[in-house]
Amino acid sequence: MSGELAEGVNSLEKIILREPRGSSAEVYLYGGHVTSWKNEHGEELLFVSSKSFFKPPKPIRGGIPLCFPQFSNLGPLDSHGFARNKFWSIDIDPPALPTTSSSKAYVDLILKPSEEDMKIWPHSYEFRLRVALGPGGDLMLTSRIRNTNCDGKSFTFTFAYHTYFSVSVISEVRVEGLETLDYLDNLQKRERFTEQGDAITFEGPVDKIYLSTPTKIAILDHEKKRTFVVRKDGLPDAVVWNPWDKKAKAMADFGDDEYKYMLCVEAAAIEKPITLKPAANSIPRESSRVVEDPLLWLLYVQVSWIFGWINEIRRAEDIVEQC
Ligand code: TA6
Repeated sequence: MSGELAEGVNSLEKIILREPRGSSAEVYLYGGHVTSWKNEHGEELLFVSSKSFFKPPKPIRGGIPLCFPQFSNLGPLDSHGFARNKFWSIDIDPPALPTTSSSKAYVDLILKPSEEDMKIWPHSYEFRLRVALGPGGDLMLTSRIRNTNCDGKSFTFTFAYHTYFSVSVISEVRVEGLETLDYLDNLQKRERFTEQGDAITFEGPVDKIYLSTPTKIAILDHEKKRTFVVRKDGLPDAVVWNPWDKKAKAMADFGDDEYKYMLCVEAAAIEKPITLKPAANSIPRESSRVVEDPLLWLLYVQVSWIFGWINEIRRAEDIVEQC
């Protein structure tokens, strides 16, 4: 780890990552939750509500909540699962990470279930999260979820990086890359529709799960002449959410007009839940870059699954040892 441990809101511990050219990021051990990502000019790129509680067991409102092992209310657990309201630890000896990044500014966190947790979700797992800042200031999140069940049982989960991007004003924003795709509308009992052919703009509440999206999605903020480009493969779905005014007023940890300054675009695996056999390992990765000049933008979210017999055989040996 190359970050600096610091005291955050309500004395919750956080790690501050700094990249030599000036970009920075902050991650709370509570929830393994990224709450800040700044470019080399020190400008904040993620939205965190001024009303967020920062008080366990409430999740932090904003930044990048991790939705695991359940997205939204798609299951018996609390909304978006429990990973976002657990205390993670710093992973002092993480296994080597297959990565293409030459990042030096990173931290490894780990979450494992307690006996109590196993009563809620009866599975043994290791959830490792690496948060890294790349040389160009891009933010990379690499999760490694491993099934460490000793009883031979597989487990199934849905997953999302519930990223809250900070925008100038929502009416100035458009999303490209989701045109003509099918989506499940959470505002209409998850009925399935097909998106129109133009870039998506925002004139009201939106809560859509886009299915099997392309690997690249762009969020263009014309006012700030800033573009976030999300590229992903492997985490097939993407959620787009803005609560707008009514829902904003109904949320105690969200300011009444804060909906104007945020947009959630979430790399996710929802339609086809992921099943991990014992010893299997999945590695959903996310990497983001902000480009002030739309022409240069290359921001990519790498999500790759490494399901490999080699991994399984190697992992199987590990597990036998552990069980
Ligand atoms: O990702 C969109 C969504 O599932 C919305 O339906 C909305 O509920 C949002 O997440 C926030 O959920 P939360 O549990 O954090 O209040």
